[in-house]
Amino acid sequence: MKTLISGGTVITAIDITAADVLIEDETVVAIAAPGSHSWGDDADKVIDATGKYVVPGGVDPHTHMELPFGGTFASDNFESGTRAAAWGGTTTIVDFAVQTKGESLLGGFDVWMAKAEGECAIDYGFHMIAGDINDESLAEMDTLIERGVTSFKLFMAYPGVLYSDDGAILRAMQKAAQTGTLIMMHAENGMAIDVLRAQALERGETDPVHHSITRPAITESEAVHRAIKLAELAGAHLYIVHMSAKEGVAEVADARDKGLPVFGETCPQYLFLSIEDHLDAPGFEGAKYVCSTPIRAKAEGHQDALWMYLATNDLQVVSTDHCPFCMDDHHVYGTQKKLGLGDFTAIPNGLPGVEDRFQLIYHGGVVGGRIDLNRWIELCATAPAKLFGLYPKKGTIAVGSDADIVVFDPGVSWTKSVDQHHMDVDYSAYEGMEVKGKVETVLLRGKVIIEDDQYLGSKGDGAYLPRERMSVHH
Ligand code: DUC
Ligand code: ZN
Ligand code: ZN
Repeated sequence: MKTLISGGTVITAIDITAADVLIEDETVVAIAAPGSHSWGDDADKVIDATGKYVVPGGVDPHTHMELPFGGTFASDNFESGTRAAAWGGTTTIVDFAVQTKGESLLGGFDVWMAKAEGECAIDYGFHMIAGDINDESLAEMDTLIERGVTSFKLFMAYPGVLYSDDGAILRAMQKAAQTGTLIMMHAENGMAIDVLRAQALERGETDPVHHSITRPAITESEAVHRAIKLAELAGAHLYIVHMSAKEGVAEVADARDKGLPVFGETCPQYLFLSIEDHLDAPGFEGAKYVCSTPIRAKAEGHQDALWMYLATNDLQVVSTDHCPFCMDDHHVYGTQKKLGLGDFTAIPNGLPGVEDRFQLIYHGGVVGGRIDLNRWIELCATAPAKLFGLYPKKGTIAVGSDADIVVFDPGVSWTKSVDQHHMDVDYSAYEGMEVKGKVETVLLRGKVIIEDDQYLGSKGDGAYLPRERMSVHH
């Protein structure tokens, strides 16, 4: 099977080239100037990309399909969530398998593999959340590495649930340093936050906005600082997830200036949403925007600072932390966000976004004049592929790479809405937002899965991706 994508502008993290792309079965086999070849003569399918961008499929290294949280489950399962990702131009996710207290690491991994197998519309890998660091789980990391899990997430938040204390963190980091794997950190001081939450509830402060007020920027930046110091002590590579406080990213920037292998990601919700315009909405509306780390005050300048740090490479990745919960009842799980009516601490944490990210970063970043086209691709595809051991199979368009390709129309203007999205959740975090640029055609390993506003794939198209170790060291 030969597919030709002709007449488009191919954009990678490095180049912008008027070029045709030839795909044979699942792989890119040639890239050449239009008119310099006769590939069209024996192609089985020709996709006309005239006037369009031809870009690598997005790599979203932070999703939580079906995550159990606060008595319910994230409303997208692997089938619905990965199909929505495809609609948004993302062809690879790395989701989080979970080990909870008292369970084995491998047991948790097997459960998540079983949830995903045969369900996914796009390719998928796993990080492992280590919720119980002990001799056995540290030893099990070796087996997981053999199974293609080369990154381990720890929580400095959520005491009593997924929380690790500093000693456990240090032990896991030492193991990561020995094995050349990556520690991902949810960096918030959970102990301090629990005190602030209890005090707020005592004062009768129960609305969604208090979720953010009780997780002030210093509870993030303190944890980021401590994680960096512990990683330095252990000699480990460190990646801080979902950064929302500018003071936290300043810690990452300092560490990088000292030459330490510290990386950071942010997510669209922190670049576009704010306390003033979203979390503090009247009634219970703000619950839509409750996630951790929290959405912060626009007046404090976090959004502009995060965009700047993306441009200066102090932040390397935009992921989604996709973890949706319905405002009204979910058709399988029932009550979700409203579990926290009258008590913000009971609102399940998380936002939908897996379908939104690639296009939103084009809109806010490229159209907004904050980053260039190459950086858009680097943040949404190439850098996550390199950090999580998937490059150059994923994350770029090159001879020999998987033919995960998006034809993107930069000229279309449209309005984002729950009515138009494909995620299994009853609201859009970006309802009514006017945006420019749209995903038009999506190929997964050479197979056209989105074309002419139709989903042409089927569940099970997506394959498990055993991952190598990171291929970037600073
Ligand atoms: N933050 C969220 O918002 N949801 C799931 C887990 C997390 O850390
Ligand atoms: Zn987290
Ligand atoms: Zn997360």
